[in-house]
Amino acid sequence: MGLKDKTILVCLIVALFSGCNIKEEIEQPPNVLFIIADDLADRLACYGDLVAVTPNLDKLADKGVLFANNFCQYPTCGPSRASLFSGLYPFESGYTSNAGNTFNEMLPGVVTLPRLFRENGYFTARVGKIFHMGIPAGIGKAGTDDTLAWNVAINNTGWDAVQQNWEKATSVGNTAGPGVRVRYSSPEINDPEMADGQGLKNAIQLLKENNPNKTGKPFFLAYGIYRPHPPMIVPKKHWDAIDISTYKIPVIPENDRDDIPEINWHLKAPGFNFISEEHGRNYAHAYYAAIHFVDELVGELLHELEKEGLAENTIIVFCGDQGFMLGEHGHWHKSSMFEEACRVPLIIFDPRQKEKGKKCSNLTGLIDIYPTLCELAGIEPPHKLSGLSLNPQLNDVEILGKRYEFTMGSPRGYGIRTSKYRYTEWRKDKINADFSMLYDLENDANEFNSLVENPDYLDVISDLKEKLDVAIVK
Ligand SMILES: [Ca+2]
Ligand SMILES: [Ca+2]
Repeated sequence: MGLKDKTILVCLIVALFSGCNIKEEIEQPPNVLFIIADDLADRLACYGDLVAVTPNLDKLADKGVLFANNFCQYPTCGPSRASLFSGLYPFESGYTSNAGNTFNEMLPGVVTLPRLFRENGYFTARVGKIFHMGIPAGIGKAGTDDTLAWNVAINNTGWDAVQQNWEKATSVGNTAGPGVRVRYSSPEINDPEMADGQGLKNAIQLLKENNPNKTGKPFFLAYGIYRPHPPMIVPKKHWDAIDISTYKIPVIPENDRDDIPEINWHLKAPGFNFISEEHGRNYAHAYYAAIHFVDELVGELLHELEKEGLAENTIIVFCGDQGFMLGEHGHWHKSSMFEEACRVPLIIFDPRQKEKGKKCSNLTGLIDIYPTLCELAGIEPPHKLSGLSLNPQLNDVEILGKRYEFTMGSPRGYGIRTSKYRYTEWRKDKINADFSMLYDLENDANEFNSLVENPDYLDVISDLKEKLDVAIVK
């Protein structure tokens, strides 16, 4: 029996004995509006970023809870999303690559988050990139979608997905594909012509047509925004909204890479590393312009939610799928096992929560979204979920959660993050490591000095290694 059936049954019984109006007594299950922006690091004004212009996301953070130390479970699109929607760590599910078939073919025993809501009486809809698809070539296609998850799935596309358009963008380096290359432009086109602008139109239409006040059915609407994933093509109006003079390209010590295992650079194409200052500044400009674009799209969708009278009964989740490096360690991409690639924004708003506009500094992960939404909607998890519900923190941000969080990295990297350390091992098999890094984030926030060779940290390493063993080998 689904949640709604249970609710109706309870109300029928109540109505039978009290003679009350059944219609009024039926409690509407909360709707879920889930928004994810591709490759969005926590470089937002509400996260303290000084370049970002994100008034709409700041406003969302002002009414919800912002998770200030939130991490993806894999700093690459496909495995990160697979972990989020399966509720399992990549080392548990084995889903560690962007390649593959549909989600339900790859992990047939796993019920994904949206599929669970669908099976519990929700109308579920996807617009854009929720499960993995390559950008830009996969825009307009279903990619590795969970085909069992949705009542409606829309593969929105637009101007920026047309090859002859994105090919005109400035490109640095020439050894990798278009979506994994430093490539940017700011054409004079309007937001609605962009693939994400089309997606906004689709999402608004879905909201209007499936307003539970009309249909009687709650919705789970997922809007996956393609930006700021490269190619970083952003309408000029957003480029003009950013003052990039405040962005400082990170200064790197000359010997920085000496203690970084080479395996931590999964992409060694010249286009990603040590690009010229001019290209770096422009690329950072395009990235922040893309974030401004994302912010406006979110703002418009939330405005529509209010106009439809749904703001008081809709849970909003906003997040990225992994971070992005803008010159840290000389790198201009993602997928490394450094803070900038592993940190992601997460803002949750539940109209019923007690905390408003607070920041929670606990260590959290995208993996916590699944159990959180189950608890908030009163839906029983379908199988083991490895995250922790954040519902307690939505009501009191001081409640302590996890003491550490895991991020697995490409290829065969296993990372653990505590409030003080980031430790990563690259394991030849499930037990034996051949490369590792340890950073003391309290004293070395830029992760310049790996401490793995320092005998003073043997105990720290042994403790972190054991925690990894418990998680991975068990
Ligand atoms: Ca991504
Ligand atoms: Ca270093």
